[in-house]
Order: sequence, then C-alpha cells, then structure tokens
Amino acid sequence: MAEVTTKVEKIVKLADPMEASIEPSTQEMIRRAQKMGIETVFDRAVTMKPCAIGLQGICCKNCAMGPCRLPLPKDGIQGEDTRKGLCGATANTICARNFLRMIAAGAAAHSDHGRAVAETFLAAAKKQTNDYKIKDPAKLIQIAPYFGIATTVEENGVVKDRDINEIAVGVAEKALQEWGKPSGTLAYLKRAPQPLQDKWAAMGVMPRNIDREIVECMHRTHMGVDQDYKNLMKQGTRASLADGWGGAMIATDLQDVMFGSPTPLQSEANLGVMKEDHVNIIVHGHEPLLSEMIVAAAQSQEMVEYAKSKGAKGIQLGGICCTANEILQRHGVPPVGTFLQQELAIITGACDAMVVDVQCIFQNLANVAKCFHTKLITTHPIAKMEQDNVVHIEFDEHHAMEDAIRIVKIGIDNFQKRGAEVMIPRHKSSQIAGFGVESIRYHLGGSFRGDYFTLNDNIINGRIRGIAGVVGCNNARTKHNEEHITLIKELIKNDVIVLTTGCSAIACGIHGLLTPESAAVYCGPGLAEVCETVGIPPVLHLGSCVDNSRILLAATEVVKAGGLGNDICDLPAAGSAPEWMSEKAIAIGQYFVSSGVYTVFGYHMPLEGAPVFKDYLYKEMEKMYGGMWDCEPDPIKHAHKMIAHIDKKRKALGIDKARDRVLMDMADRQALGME
Ligand code: SF4
Ligand code: MSK
Repeated sequence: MAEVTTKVEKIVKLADPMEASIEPSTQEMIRRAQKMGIETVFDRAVTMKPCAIGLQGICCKNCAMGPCRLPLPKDGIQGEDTRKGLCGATANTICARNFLRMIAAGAAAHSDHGRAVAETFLAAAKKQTNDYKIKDPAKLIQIAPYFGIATTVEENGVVKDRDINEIAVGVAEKALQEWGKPSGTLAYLKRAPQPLQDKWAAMGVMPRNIDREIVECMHRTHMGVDQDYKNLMKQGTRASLADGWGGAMIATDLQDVMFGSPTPLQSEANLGVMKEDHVNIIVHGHEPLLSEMIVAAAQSQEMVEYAKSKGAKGIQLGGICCTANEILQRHGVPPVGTFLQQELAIITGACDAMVVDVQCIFQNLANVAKCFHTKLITTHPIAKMEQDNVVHIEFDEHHAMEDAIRIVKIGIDNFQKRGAEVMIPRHKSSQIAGFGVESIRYHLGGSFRGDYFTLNDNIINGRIRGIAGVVGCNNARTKHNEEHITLIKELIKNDVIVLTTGCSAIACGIHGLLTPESAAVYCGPGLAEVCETVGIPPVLHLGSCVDNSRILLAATEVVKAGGLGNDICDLPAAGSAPEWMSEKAIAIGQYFVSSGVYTVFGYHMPLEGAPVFKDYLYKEMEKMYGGMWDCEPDPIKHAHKMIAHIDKKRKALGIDKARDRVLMDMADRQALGME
C-alpha cells in the first residue's frame, strides 16, 4: 500500500457507519476506511457542521462590503422585518439572489453538458470523427421538425426521405444555436402542452436562449441590480426552463440519437459488482461522450486480451453518478454506487483506474487514491485537480477512441500494482434499467394500442393512484439512501408508480426496487397488478440527471393521451428530491414547479431565513404555474404530502371514486353487503 496521507488522527470525530448509511456495503467500507486511517465524506460530515446563516439562505457575499448576514431574530419577526445588508438589501432579496444563483449554476452545468454533446454531434454529422455515428435515426427524424429541419425532399413531384446525414447536420447546427440565438424563444418549448406554453407566455418567462438566461441571472444578482424577489424569480423560472426544456432536453435527445435510445435491460448495482480477478475501471461524472468510447474500448478483443496478458480474467467496467446511468441505460454496465460511494469504490483496493469527467466529483478522491494503487484520471479541460497524483488525459471527440484506449490501457497496466488490501463487499442487486418515453409507451401501452392510453386507463380506474418523479442526489447531511428508499417504498405501497433518475435511480437499483418481482413485495394491490400484468418494475429507471427531461416528456404524453386534464398541472403527479445536494437539483426543482409539478425536497431548503420569499415559492407559485415547492425531511410524511397532492388532483379530475372502488378489500365489500 502507498503511503497513507490522510490520517484520521487529524479528524475530531469519526462517523458511525450504521448512522451514516442504511446500505451494508457502504457501512463495511466506511469501517474499513476508518481502520486504515483514511478519511471519507462521512467523517467530514460529523466533524464539520454547516453554517447556520448560510443554511437559511440569508448570507450575501455579492460585494466586498459584505458578507452581510441577516439572521432571524430569536423570537421571530414581530411586525416589520427590518433586517438589511449594508446596501439595504432585504432578507427576501438576498435569499432570492442566492436561490437564483443556484438555478443559474445548475442550468449552466446541465446546459454546458448539452453543448458539448451538440458539438460532438455536429462533428459526427459532418464526418469529422469516425468514432461517433447516428445510432437512432428514427429519433433524429422525430426531433428534426422542432428545429425546423425538413426530413423529406421533393424531387420531380415525388416526396422522398431526406439523406440522414443532411438532417443530422441541420439539427446539430440549429441545436447549437439554441445557446446563443439572437431572437425568438427555445425550439423545444413547443413540446409542452399548449396550456403550459400559454402560461409561460402570459408570465413572460419563455427562455430566449440558454446562455442569455444564465448570464442574466448573474447580472440581476450582481450588487445593486434586481431588488424585487418576484422579479428575480421570474428570471430564475426562465433560466430553469432553459435547462429542462432546453439544454438538458437537447443533451438527452442528441445522446439518444448518437448512442441509441435506451431500452429496458438487465444489470446489477452496488460495490459488489467489482471483481477481484478483473481489471476494474470506474467512470464517474456526467458526460457520456468519453465513457461511451471507454465501453467500446473495454469490450474490444484487443483490450480483453491485453488484460489477460497482465494476469486478469477480463475487464470489469463500473460507474458512479450519472456517467454510470448513461452507460447503464445503453449498455447494461453496472453502477458501483451513488454519489456518496465514490471514495468507497477506491477503498475496496480493487479500483485500477477511476476516470472522471464533470460534476459531482469529490476533490478528496485524489487523497484517497494516494492511499492505494488507483490511477485517478481527469479527462475534461474544465475539470482538473491540483493534486500531483492525478493524471490528466484530455478527451477530444476527434480522436475519442484513441483517448479511450489509452485510458483503458492505464487501468490494465495498473492491475498488477494492486496491494494485498483488496476487499470488495459482497453486496450487489439485480435490476432492470433503461426506461424512456418510448419504452413506457411500449410497455404500458402494449403493442396493440402502443400509446399512453393504458397507463391513463389504469390511473383513471385507480389501480395506479398517481405518478411520482423521484430524483436527485445523496447528501452527507442525511443518512445515505434512507430517504430515497423509505419514501419510494411508501409511494409504491400506496400505488404510486415512480419514475426515477440520477443517484436516486442508482439507490433504487442497489436496494432491489428496480425488478418486476419487487412489485409483489412492496406495492399496493393496484400497482402490483399492473406491474405483474405488463412485467415492469414499480420504479422505472429513466436515466441520468439530464434525463429528467424524459420525465417532462412522459408527463406530456400522459396529458396528450387524454382523460387526465389538459396540462401537466392537472395530472395526479408529484416530484421529489429527498436527498438533494446539488445546485442542479434546484434548477430541476424550479423547472418541475414551473412546468406544473408539486415538488417536495427533503433535508432542508435554504429559505428559512426569508419567510416571505419562502411563501412565494411554496404557495404563490401554484397560482402562476400550477406547481409549487415544498420541503419535508421525514420521508414518510414527505411521501404522504405527495400522495395528498395526487389525491387532490384525482378529486379535481373526478376520478377519486374510481380509486375508492379499487382499494376495497374483502372486509370493505362485506361491510357494504357485496360479499
Ligand atoms: Fe451586503 Fe448588499 Fe454587498 Fe450583499 S450586495 S454583500 S447585502 S452590501
Ligand atoms: S449525479 S447531481 S449527485 S443525482 Fe447526477 Fe447524483 Fe445529484 Fe450528482
């Protein structure tokens, strides 16, 4: 073993593994790390407490006269709220500015990812690289009209299909313009239900172009600019829509066109997927551009033979965070863990290379990697690490396969340098992942009707009570996976079907909720019956963080299929991020809310210090968009807030009675004299 550079002696407190996570392999690896004197996020979380003022969202450091901190008076606000920063900024202004900057950062992260995908797509369409191809021409043809690109041509009075490469170049060029076009609004807004588009137009929040909305957030939150929390949130809404119905949606679509739209497939999840006798290479981050190539390289005969020549039985790829979800949904590569398990994957001693791209990557990975043989490889020009044990191999789409082979070789060459300290937890679970708008249509519509009618029928007759989108991160301030799993089990027990993405989806895989068999164990009778009939899990894995756009489009399809109102806000549906931590989650939450979804976050929201602004998000938003924010740290209460909203919508649709009938058991029937 290499020198241990991060000693626990430096730490005041150590985490209690049983308190840190509900997941046994995570507990096992935390214990091992502590025994080896290696600090992890779990220990840091018990050692360092969050700042109470920042937690409430009322610290402003937007100019050098601050930071200005506006704590709530001990006995609450009596009468007028007189708190002010040096410039006079109120708690509402400061809190709204901070919230807006979170939206801007989240929208920037998703959208810059989308831009990188669009640039690679253009290079592929123009044949400037041989490594990327169009794998799903049907999807390309489906999205082309939104960008105003014709898919047919007329020659001598005959209408013919247009050359697919011409369509691809047209779509790529138009898609890239979405980041900076000088006039108009985003092309994909047209995909939303018409009443929602009308609402956005009436509220003046149609995004103009993606970069502009993010830049304007930064301008408006600069010292001395926008000082009206409602006007600030108007821009926050616009920027969030530029993410959900813009950058993130373009990322999802172009990835599907280039790498193939996901279809349900079988895989496994958790640290136990790593293999002691294989070269273990883990990809981590968000952009699948390089990891797609790494999958191809690792599966090539040449690399497998090379691994064998070094004494390994093969190459085991695994993933963490959303890069994991991307290669899981298209290739069945198993995730080794969620966000909070990233250090633990190295602590197994069996990680020969960890390849990172962008977002959600702990800088402490480099310190942990120093304690083992693991090669930590950064690959993105915008995401480097300062530690000297990190290798940087810059990925370029023009020679993507060459880069991937170089990286895989580094992992293989490192296999023989492993120390004796390999300890891979046994825990792993089976899962079915790779659902999408199209596969839901197929599975819940069936090959005969092939649309969302059957899903709607089952919602109307009450077998399915409603739909929940449960997404987002882990947060070291909450018990790892506990909120996700408790909440989701409570939802499916109450017949609410769950669509999941991000680390929530990985958590569901790890805890066995992504199998059709789990329906009989955890679901209420209505949802169990539907899952059994069509052979799907009660929790559907819809992909990565940018793939929350799939949830928006699935909701739109439900609206279109009819019988459940005219807009997303009419649906018996709710959203949730129970263990959120990322600014991206705030951007996602805001575009869910402004698309009409009641959205509940767990842990806390950085709003407690500005009760008026908080009420604006929790109550007033509903009048504008039909959706609103809420927060509930207790996962059971959290689930029941979502269920109460679903029931409210069922009542408004007049389908609450149908559900009463479905839920009747033998005792109810006997009471009514029916048995
Ligand atoms: Fe303080 Fe105003 Fe400067 Fe913020 S912008 S740090 S509230 S003076
Ligand atoms: S990876 S943003 S921790 S879901 Fe998308 Fe997980 Fe949250 Fe990162």
